[in-house]
Amino acid sequence: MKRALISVYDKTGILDFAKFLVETGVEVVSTGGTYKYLRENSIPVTEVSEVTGAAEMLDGRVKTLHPNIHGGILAIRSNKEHMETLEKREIAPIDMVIVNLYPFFDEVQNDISFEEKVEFIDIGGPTMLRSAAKSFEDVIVITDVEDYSKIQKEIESTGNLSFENRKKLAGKVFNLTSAYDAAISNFLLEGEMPKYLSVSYEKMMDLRYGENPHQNAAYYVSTTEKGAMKDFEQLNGKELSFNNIRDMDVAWKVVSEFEETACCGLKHSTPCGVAVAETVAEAYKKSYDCDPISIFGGIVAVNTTVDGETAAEMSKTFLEIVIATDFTEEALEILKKKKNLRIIKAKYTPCDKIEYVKVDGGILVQDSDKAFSKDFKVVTEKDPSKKEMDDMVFGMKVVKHVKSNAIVVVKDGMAKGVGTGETNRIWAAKQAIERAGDGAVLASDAFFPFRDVVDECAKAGITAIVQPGGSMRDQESIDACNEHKISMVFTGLRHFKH
Ligand code: 93A
Repeated sequence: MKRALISVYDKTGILDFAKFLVETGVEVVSTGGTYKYLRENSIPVTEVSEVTGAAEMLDGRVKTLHPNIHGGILAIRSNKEHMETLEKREIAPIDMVIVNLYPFFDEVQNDISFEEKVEFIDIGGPTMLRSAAKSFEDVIVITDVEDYSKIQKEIESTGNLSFENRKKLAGKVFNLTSAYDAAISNFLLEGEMPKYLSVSYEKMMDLRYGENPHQNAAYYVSTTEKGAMKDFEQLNGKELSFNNIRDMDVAWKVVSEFEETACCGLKHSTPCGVAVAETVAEAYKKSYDCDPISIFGGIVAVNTTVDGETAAEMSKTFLEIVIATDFTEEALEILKKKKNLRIIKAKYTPCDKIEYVKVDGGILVQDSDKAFSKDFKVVTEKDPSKKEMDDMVFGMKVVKHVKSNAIVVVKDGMAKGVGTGETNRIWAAKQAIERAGDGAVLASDAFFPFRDVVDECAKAGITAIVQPGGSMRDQESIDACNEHKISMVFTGLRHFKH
C-alpha cells in the first residue's frame, strides 16, 4: 500500500489513523481542509491539487473530480493495459480512500435556506467512495469513523485486509451513498409518490428481538426528518423493545389529537382508556377507570407534564412505559422508584407525512391519516346536546386510532368502552357497549351497513351516535334513530385502521 487519499468532513479519529498510515510508509494525499488539519498536526501530507495539477475551484465544488484521482482509484491492478495507461498519463495508483461526506442528513433538518441545504449535497465525496468501492479488490475504502481502529489492527497483524473485509467495506459505502442519495431525492421531490421508493433510515439500535423472541429486529430512524419516536429522551427504565416502541407511537398519536389535557392507556397497539380533563391526574384516573384490567402491563401517554399527584396514582399499577412532554421533579422521584419503568420524555408531536404497509414483495405507501372532519352534520330529527357534541368529537379522535372495526362509547370526555379489531361492526358495537356499562355517545370509524348497531344502542341507552355515513342503507339507520329518539351525526370522513 503506497498511497491513501483522505478527505473527511468529520475529522474525528483521523489524526491517529493518518499517523499510523504514515508510519507504515504510506503517502497521504488530502483535500484543502483535511490537508490543513493534518499539516497543523505535523503529519506529512500532499495537497490534492498537486496530484491533479489543478487548484480546487468553484468554492470547493470541484476538488477531487479529476482523472488523476479517479484513474488512480479505478485502474484494475491486474490489468496490464490499465496499468500502462496510468504510467503513460503519469497517474499514481491510490490504494486507500478515506472519505466521510458533507453532513446533508443533519443540515437538511436545520433551519437554513434551501440554497444552503443544496450546498451540503456532497458530489466529489460519494464519487470517490463509489469508485473505490467498485475497486474494492485493489482499494481499501473507509467511510465509517468506527472502522479506523479495526482496519488498523488487521493491517498491523496481517499486513493487509482480507477480501471479505474489503467487500464488506465496499458494501457499507453503497449502503451509505444510497441512503444519502435517497435523502437528497426526498428533499427535492417532497410530497410526491416518486417512481422509486428511496428510503433513508439509520439504525438507532439493535433490539433484543422483534414481536416474538425468535424474530430478529432493529430500530431505524429517519436520517432527514424529526419525529417523536426518534427524538425522545428515556429518563429511566429498561431498554425499549420492539413492541414498546410500536405501542408508544400509537399512544403518543392518540394524546396528540387533543388540545386539552389528555391521557391514553394502551395495550397491544390499541387504546384501552382515553380521557380529557382539567388536570392531568384527573385525566389519568378517568382513562384508568375505562378498563382497569387491560392497563395492567400497558403504557400510558400524557400530552402535558406529569405531576406528583399523577405519578403517585400511576405507581399503584404495573406499567411498562409512561410517556409525556415532561415530568416534574416530584413525579420523577416517585416514578423512578420503579427501576424497570421506562420513563419517556417525548419532544415532538407526530409529524410523519406518509406511512408504509409491508406486503409480500412490495410496500404500500399512503399519506398518514391526519384528517379530521370539520363538518359534523346532524341527520336526525333530534339534535345532540352541546355535551354530546363534545363527546362525539372526542370519540371520533379516539376511534381513528382503534383497529377496525372500531367502536368507542363515550361519556363526559372519557372512553367508557372500546370495541376493536372485530370483523363485523355489530360485534365491535356489542363489545364496546358491554364494556362501557353506560355511556352517552357512540362513535364508529366507518358507516353502518344495517340498522342493527342503532337498535343495539337503543337497548343500552345510548343517546347520540357519530359515524361517517355513506352507506347505501344510511336511511335505515336514520329511521331507526328517529324511532328510538337518538340523535345521529355524519362526519363524511372514514377512519379505517386495518
Ligand atoms: O464539493 S464537493 O462535492 N467536490 C469535490 O470535488 C469533493 N472532494 C471531496 N466535495 C468534495 N469532497 C468532500 O470534501 C469530501 O466528501 C469531504 O466531506 C470534504 C472534505 O473537505 P476538506 O478536506 O476541505 O475539509
